[in-house]
Amino acid sequence: MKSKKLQSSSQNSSLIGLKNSLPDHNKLKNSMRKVMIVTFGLYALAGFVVHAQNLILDGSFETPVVSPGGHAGLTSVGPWNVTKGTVALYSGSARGIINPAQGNQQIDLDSSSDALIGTTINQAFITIPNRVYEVSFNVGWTGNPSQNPGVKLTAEVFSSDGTKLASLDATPPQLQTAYGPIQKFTFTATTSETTLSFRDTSSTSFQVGVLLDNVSVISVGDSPKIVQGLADQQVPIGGKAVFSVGVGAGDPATYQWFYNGVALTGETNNELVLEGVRVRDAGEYSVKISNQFGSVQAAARLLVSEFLVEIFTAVELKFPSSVGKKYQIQALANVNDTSWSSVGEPIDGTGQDIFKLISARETTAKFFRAVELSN
Ligand SMILES: [Ca+2]
Repeated sequence: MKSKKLQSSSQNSSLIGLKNSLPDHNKLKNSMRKVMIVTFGLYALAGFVVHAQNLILDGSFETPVVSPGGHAGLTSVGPWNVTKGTVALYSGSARGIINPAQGNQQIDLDSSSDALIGTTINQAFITIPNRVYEVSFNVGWTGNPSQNPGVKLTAEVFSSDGTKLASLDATPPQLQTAYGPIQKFTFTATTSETTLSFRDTSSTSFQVGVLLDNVSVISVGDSPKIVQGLADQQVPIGGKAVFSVGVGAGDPATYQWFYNGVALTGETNNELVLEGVRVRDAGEYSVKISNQFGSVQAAARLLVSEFLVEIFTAVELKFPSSVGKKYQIQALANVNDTSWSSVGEPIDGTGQDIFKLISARETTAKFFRAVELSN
């Protein structure tokens, strides 16, 4: 006889064993995990001195190299555009000209006649919108001392759509002996390219030149700031751990992850993903986030849980049997159920007590009986 046939057989009342040997044989999970000491670390390193990069090319007007005494009437100066008038480059200690503020050369926005007033040079550079930049330069002058009160140089910054972002009117010192103190102003970029322009706005032009040197634009930024720190991760063996760190908007930053202080090759994103973790992967994971203004470091621990031990139990049933009879064990998941379902194959009677083990993994039933199948 095969089981399919037997399941539809009528059942007599030979009801024998009916009780689960345990009060609840649902899966019992061993909760004996190791007690983990969890530590959380967020360490800020002291900032280190970094010299911000000058975004202006040749802010010292060292190219092209001109012979001592200088060249006037130039319509281009290295990376600078001369958009109005002509300029002069002076090299070294040109006669009658103050020494350069930086390097060996300086530029003269050569307003030597009324026709050239408003001489303008500019240079575009890459910027990051919403970042603050600082413009600095030195201004001096050359020419007829009686004209000095009218000498003025206007520095202006424009976004790529032509909007003026900031400006500064700079005047050289009264005495025509050296450059004045460095001039500074800041602007906030709105576009990915910005133009710095210098325009001779002297109210007098005759026999007066505005000298300019040591032009610099630097990003005024901060070291990265962590806004979302690392959190410790506890995962089971074979699990997945994700360490993620967030920094504030602003300076682009680079990332390097470390495991117990050793740099992890290729792990240079703001997230570190560990899959299929093993016990030996446990330890401290840290990330160093750097930009041109400094760096910050954060660390957290990975805890790898031991295997979970699950305990299953079995029901052992006992019932008397007769030779030539067949018996079917049946079960209910709930005592209020009315429909018994068969568990396993029919069992041939032996004339003795039959003992039967039923795995708790294979049924959620709690109540059992054995019925004698009719022939
Ligand atoms: Ca120079």
